[in-house]
Amino acid sequence: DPYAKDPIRHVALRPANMKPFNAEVSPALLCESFLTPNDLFYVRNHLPVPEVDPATFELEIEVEGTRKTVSFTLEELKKFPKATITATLMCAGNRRTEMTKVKAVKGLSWGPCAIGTATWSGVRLRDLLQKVGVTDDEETLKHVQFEGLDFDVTANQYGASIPLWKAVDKRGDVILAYEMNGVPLPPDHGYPLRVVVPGVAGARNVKWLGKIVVSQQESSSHWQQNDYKGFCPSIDWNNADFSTAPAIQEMPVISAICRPAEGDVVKVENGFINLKGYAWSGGGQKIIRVDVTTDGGKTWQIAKLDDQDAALPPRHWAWTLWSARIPVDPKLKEVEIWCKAVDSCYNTQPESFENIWNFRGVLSNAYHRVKVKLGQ
Ligand code: MTE
Ligand code: MO
Repeated sequence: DPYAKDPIRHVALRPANMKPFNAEVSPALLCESFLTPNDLFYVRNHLPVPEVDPATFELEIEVEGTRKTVSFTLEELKKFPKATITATLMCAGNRRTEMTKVKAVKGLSWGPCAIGTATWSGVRLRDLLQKVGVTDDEETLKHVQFEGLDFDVTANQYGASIPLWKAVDKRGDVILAYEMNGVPLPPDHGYPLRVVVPGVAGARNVKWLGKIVVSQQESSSHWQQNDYKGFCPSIDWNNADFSTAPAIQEMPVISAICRPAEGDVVKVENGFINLKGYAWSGGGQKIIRVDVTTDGGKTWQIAKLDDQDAALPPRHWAWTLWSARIPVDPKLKEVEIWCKAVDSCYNTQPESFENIWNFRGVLSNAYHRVKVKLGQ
């Protein structure tokens, strides 16, 4: 069993799959804290967790055309200035289960909790690339490829890439992290080194990072080429041509109601109910507003933005936790609550899943709707 050495996980992580391990916590637990505790952070593995010895670990960097590969030990990497960012990481398939209700899709059935926020510390990728002679002025090289140290039995290896501009831009904030929330990365999250590409789909944040290739091409990996892409609702497995769609990088604006959860009995206090949730947008955009409704959008209430990082767009990488106290008709036995967020580009979420449905079930960011029963 290639998964026999996988780490022990927290019981609150509810698996969508065991081998490879994929899990998320409950919405109520997720919105408890602005920084997600490491052992409650969603896990998305495509392969077994590799065992990497930090003493012999070396990160290789290859720059195409130079025919030279440079290596850095963990100790050498830690000698670079230490940078810390607060960033939300989200799987491009977060909230996929809701999209499935329109029509079946292929992918893990994620609820709304394939997302989390942490402080990540490590070396700026920009500093490291500068050290090996790759700068902002680069004209021929266009992509930075990342190779993970995780393999399966067929020697299939995890990999992904990002555009070079994001890696070398002063405002890109891409870091090779060796710490998560102030402690060494846990095995499930990439020990000893992972790339954190803030504002960009989880899939590009390669864990157990072993090699970087600065190249004219994107990563040739399955996950860059034939997965994590969006398509027209009329396209399915039978007629999809993956080469026609770009790989997902920056993520669109999304939000979710965490409390109450679907089916909960909610106490009405003096005609009001209390809500809590998260909102986030990719590309360094900040959440400027969250709207909620209990009457199908006839009237909207503005939620309170409780917890938000101070960083300005386009370098605002973390989610916003919000709450609302909204009136409900006391005669009703049941209400459906909706939420939608607006980011600093004034982009907002689509109303329903029908017209954003795609056969991989990614970019699933329609209004979040939660049906609850009212109690006194
Ligand atoms: N990196 C490697 N090496 N192997 C993987 O399977 N999964 C990716 C990404 N990096 C993956 C990886 C995906 S799809 C996501 S959503 C994030 O890691 C999940 O990161 P987490 O498990 O730390 O939450
Ligand atoms: Mo993912």
